[in-house]
Amino acid sequence: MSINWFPGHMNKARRQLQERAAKSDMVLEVLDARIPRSSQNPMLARWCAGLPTLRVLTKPDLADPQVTSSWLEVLAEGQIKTLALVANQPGGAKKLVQACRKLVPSRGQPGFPVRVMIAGIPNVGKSTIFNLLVGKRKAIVRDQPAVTRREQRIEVPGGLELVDTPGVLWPKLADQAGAHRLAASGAIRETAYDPLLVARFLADWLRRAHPLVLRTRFKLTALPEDPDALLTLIARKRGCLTRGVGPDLGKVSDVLLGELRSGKLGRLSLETPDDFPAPGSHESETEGSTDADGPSGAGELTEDGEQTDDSPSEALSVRERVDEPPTSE
Ligand SMILES: Nc1nc2c(ncn2[C@@H]2O[C@H](COP(=O)(O)OP(=O)(O)O)[C@@H](O)[C@H]2O)c(=O)[nH]1
Ligand SMILES: [Mg+2]
Repeated sequence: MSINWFPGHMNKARRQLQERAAKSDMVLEVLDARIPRSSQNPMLARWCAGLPTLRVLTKPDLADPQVTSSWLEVLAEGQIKTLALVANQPGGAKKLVQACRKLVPSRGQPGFPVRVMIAGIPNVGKSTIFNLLVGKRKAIVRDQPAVTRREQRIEVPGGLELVDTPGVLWPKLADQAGAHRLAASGAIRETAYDPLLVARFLADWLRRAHPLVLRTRFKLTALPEDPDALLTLIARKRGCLTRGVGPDLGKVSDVLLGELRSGKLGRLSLETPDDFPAPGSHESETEGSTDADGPSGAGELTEDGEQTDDSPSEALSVRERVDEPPTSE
């Protein structure tokens, strides 16, 4: 079956966010501290044009603290206030409330709450932040994309009205490295790509950037340049074997990705400011593009998340996707 984000659904999803933006005083943009640039939806700024923005880098507990500091420095050079926050632990709510109140000083009185729209890509911790600010587990939180299905709105003490929104990706991921990082981080449904492609990317990146992590975690002496050879060694160490076949690269891909996501490989930032030549939006990574939504991506996702036949085997691509297209207006 081939893809299906009907344009109607895409437009509805966009419209829903745009409509919400129009009724909001500010946007709390949630980014993943491990991939602050790749987790930034370049379209959000357009949808929320003119709205004061607070950026929150979640999951800093999984990221390299030094890299997070450099990201905060770089991001502070823009005009948007940015802070890092471990969202799934208590504490931090007060700091967030204060930052929101400061951003919209004209509101926050009884009857006039600061209307905060919490937005970002899937699985970055939007609902976790919502719950943190609400003070209880009101929104469903799970370590997988596509959990929040529709907006949820609530007024909380401290003069804020919060709206948790479904995660939205953008059409045509042009930057393949970014697409692989997004998939590695857990922002894209696992059924939407071949984990082996992402595990190869990850193994290769680990070999170049963090060889010691591979050596110590998997007790490896050799680190072959060929990602499949490297994954094969890890598969042997971890007993990811299929009877009669030998090392199972599919199984070891799940192991490697799972260990990255859970932090078992240590605190790793998948990208640093130095990986991006010029600060700016995704446009700087999609040079030559005349399409504001990014250049054409290769291949498509099927409705149930499988890549279609016309997807080049090594390319990951994602059509604009929302956690669930709104079913009603
Ligand atoms: N380690 C860590 N996990 C987090 C943090 N914030 C959220 N999570 C986890 O990330 C996953 C996705 O969170 P969720 O709020 O459902 O993301 P959403 O899809 O953006 O709403 C859940 O397993 C959360 O517990 C954080 O700061 N640190
Ligand atoms: Mg959610």
